[in-house]
Amino acid sequence: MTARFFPSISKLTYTGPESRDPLAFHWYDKDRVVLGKRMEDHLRFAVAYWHSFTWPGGDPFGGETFLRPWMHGTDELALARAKADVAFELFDILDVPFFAFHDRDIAPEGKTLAESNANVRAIADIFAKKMETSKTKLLWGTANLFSNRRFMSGAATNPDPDVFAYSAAQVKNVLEVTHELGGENYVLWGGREGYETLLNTDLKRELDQMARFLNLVVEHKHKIGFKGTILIEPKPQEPTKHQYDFDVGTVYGLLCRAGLEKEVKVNIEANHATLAGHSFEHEIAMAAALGIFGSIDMNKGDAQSGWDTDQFPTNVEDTALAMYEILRAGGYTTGGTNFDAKVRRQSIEPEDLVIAHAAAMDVCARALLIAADMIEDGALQKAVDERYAGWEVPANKAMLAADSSLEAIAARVAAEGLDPQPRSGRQERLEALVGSYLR
Ligand code: XUL
Ligand code: CO
Repeated sequence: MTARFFPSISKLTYTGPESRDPLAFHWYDKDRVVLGKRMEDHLRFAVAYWHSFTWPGGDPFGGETFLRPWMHGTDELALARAKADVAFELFDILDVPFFAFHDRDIAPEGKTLAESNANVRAIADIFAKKMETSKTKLLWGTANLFSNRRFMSGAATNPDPDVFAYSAAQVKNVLEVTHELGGENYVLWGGREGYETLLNTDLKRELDQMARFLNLVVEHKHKIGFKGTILIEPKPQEPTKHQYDFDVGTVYGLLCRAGLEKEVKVNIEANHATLAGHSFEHEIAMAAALGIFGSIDMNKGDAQSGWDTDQFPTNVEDTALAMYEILRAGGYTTGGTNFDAKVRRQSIEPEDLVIAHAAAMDVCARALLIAADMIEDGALQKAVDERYAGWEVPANKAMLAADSSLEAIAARVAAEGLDPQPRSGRQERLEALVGSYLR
């Protein structure tokens, strides 16, 4: 396969919101300066290797629909090289600054771990060559510790110590490859770290295994001089019934237990947030409040389905509320906006892949502009500041100081005859204010 996969599509450009050309950007104007920073540097878009190049379009009722040429043939490494060509072709068309991958997305699994690791290195060498001339860099790498049947009962949290060891050796390789490729982060998504039934599970032991595994990864990061961020990606269900990395709050608790709350941050996925019963912006704001906001996996779920549908985002208002929280958190440092999203299985044309990403990049860009308006106008922040203004009064602030006591507070309540009066939370007024920025 030497021919281009997208022969009739050239690099997309910004044509403005009036144009209806699906193979162009209408809002994503990468050099436009928003709040003092170029759009490209704010959004830091990434393409996810697994959905766009590795997933064949199957569902529980039927197999592959896409029939990608690089998925058919006998020489698996040659197919992986062809896949890498197509990947960089798409990165170039979309003009994206980043991509992300699992080891098993990019190269075939061998008969032994040594062979698998060598395959990953062989394709990483090809990436390194391509990255000398491509603008696209690596946002993050990660290990697939969930597809092979050896991981059916977990990786780090497996009852079998051999699986723990195998997983550690696999992560060592991908972490090193990510470092060598200049990756800005390394991601650990829980995969099958969780359980199906307590009847066969020693929960405390599994949590201890997980804590040690995370520390092993962080220790190795420092040993090899990897300056990127280690990110955990929370998800509440799927594949196991009870995933240990349920949501941001749960991950923070696990990090504190492992002594890693200053070392590890989170990669928050929109569809994972909603599966946990939260909004995407809640998870971002929670991570920011806890000091562990890192990066996002951008997508959306289906409001009627209870699983991870990984659709490209289309809702500007929802995305604007998420972007607002990212801006309030100070924006990304090493993080970015990774499209952990796949085209629907009927979208079999190469151009569907391009259009899906371009439209989603536009949704995010439009959302960024709206969020920047919210920040610049300041009315939302002012309403919050006013709501908490009482805490600026010294006598009130003193209640939170280390030397305060219940006796002193009770004495003050009695002396001042305090009788708190409820005040409106003004939710609808604030929602209407948000609506005004969407005009
Ligand atoms: C699974 C998921 C993963 C992680 C990386 O739901 O989101 O693709 O992003 O392992
Ligand atoms: Co994800």
